[in-house]
Amino acid sequence: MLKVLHTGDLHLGMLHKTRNYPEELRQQLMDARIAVLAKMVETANSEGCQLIVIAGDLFHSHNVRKETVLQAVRALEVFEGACVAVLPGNHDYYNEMATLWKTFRENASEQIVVLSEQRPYPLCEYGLDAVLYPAPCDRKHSTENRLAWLTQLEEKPAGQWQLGVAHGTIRGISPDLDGLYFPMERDELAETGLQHWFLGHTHVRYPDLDMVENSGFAYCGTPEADGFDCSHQGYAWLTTLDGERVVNRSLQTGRFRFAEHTLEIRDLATVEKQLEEIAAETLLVKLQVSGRLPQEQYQQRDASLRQWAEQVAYLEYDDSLLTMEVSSASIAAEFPQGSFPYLFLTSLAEDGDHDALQLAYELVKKVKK
Ligand SMILES: [Mn+2]
Repeated sequence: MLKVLHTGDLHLGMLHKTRNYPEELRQQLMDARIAVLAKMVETANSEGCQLIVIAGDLFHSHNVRKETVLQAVRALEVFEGACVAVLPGNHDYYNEMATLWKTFRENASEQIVVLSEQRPYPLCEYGLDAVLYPAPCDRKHSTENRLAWLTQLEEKPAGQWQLGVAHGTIRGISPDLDGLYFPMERDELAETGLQHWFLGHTHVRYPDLDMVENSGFAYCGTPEADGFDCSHQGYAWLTTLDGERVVNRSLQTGRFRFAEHTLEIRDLATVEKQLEEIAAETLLVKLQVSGRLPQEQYQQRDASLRQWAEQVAYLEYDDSLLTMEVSSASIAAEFPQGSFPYLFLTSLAEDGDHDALQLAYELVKKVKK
């Protein structure tokens, strides 16, 4: 039996500067990426894994700080199994000159192997009856995947477990409109005859299941969510190979969660209730509110939202579709008594038809502009 922890797309060193996060939170988001690696190594130890596979994009770029590289090495050194195999992805692609990989290799112990070449990696020297077949990235983008060498391979080294590791998209599964991310075909993977493919690149797990058997390949997804286009809490796979069986069990790994909410409201309390329901120190929220509010609530919406925002790690809201409810008082305050809008709107207000009143008010405002 071979037990493997399969992860990838950690993007260590990602600066989280795409949004206006408070500095303290930004630092926490960065720290969480390293913390999740340490946590996964701990899990791999307690599960008795012999192998950790990192299927690309361990690092966010070639410009990550040296300290980040050393932190990664230190986290991996804690692994008690036989071997950690690291594939260069398209963000941390491999070339001989790259300082990133030089630093990594210089500091890593022998149980850590960088799968930088297009050749089989028999793991017998680590005491494992397994052979890894990698498709390492050597640049950021490529319209061609790096599987071709496998089809030209005349003989596969002996080993009970014959396993592929690749980084890139699969047509029909992971989005890649222009085919720039080392695109692969499902059939192509199957035709290699390998028992399982450990894949990285897309940040959601595939299959999107808690348990899956003999799927042929699996995407690990990112273990720590990195933004609002990533709505899960981070995953990794615990892969158990037993004879012909390959069982993938999903592990939940991440700390932070990103969520988008849309609310149509007539009352500010609705927002408060919603935020109370989802409140968590590790939740980042993007909120879109629409609808209309009574004048007083409309005017204090900003203050209220800012106060409630303290229940979550981060709140970003868009209230541009929110309008103020028109009332006799607000008509009197806004339009000169006896003017056409005043008379027109007041008569609608007296009829009690709020929808018609609101619509008329918005039309009048538009004409006024
Ligand atoms: Mn990638």
